[in-house]
Amino acid sequence: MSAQNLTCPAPIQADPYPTRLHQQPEHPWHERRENTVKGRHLPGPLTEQQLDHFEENGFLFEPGFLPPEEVASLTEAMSELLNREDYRGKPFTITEPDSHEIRSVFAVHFLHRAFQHLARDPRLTQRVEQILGGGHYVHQSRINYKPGFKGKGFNWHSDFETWHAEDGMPAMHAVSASIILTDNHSFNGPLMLIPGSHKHFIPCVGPTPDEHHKQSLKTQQIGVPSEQTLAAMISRHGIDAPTGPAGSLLLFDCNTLHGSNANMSPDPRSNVFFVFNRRDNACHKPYAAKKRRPRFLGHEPDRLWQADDS
Ligand code: 6CS
Ligand code: FE
Repeated sequence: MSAQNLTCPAPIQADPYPTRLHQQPEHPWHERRENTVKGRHLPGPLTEQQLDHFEENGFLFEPGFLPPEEVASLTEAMSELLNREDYRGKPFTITEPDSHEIRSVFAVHFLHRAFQHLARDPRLTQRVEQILGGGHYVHQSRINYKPGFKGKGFNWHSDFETWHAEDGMPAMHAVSASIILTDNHSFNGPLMLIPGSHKHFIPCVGPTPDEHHKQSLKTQQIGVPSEQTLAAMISRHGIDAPTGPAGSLLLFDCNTLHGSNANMSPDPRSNVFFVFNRRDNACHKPYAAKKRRPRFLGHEPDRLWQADDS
């Protein structure tokens, strides 16, 4: 049959961010397609200089974003959630890899009014829209409790890699807002970031196992870049670990590489975080997993969620 006789199917759009590959690709990373800051024209509290910092580094740290009284009421809300016996053993409550201590609670903006208010607080949402450049919804929310002594770390990863592969997030139009509820020191396992890493997408090796989140939310092994690639990235860009008082805000791009060490201090190192995704970037089918993950990990715009849902 000659080539001319072949009917030409509509071109299939190739995935711009292929990941969970069978083998290490020839090039360890490729350049990101989307701009990082898309809402410079929108009104909001972030200055041009702060937006430039975010664009260049993939994160922005604002010490003392919330005053102590507000931190105190959020800490109380966190304790209320952690003390709910009926939330223990639920899929959205994650325990540490080798103890029964709580590591994370997800969907907190549906579980507690204080976090619902915070997710809608214009001090946050205006900043978010200055970065995303359009209407947003909360894709994910969580508390990371990181108990003293028992709280284990998080391996280096890009959140977008997971959300693209396992939740079907199409493009890099999401930003995380993390508010620390305890002081962050160098010794209680603060979040570390690789500044500038958000500009490169690193495909990861290894197919996504079924029900991967049950493992990955305790210790992530799949969806993490190789040590060789991380070493190359870190020798280019270095590592930053913003420390500061409770109430500080860290905004970080969905593709900024980050991780943290265990908490070796006696006290918890806790934070609450919201992932804001642009509405036109809502998730559909996962790009590199058989099934989309439960909704407590990836909400949909305008859809409510309750503790009995999955
Ligand atoms: O799997 C997830 O969606 C989550 N896991 C990590 C380690 N960071 C981002 C996100 O909350
Ligand atoms: Fe993360």
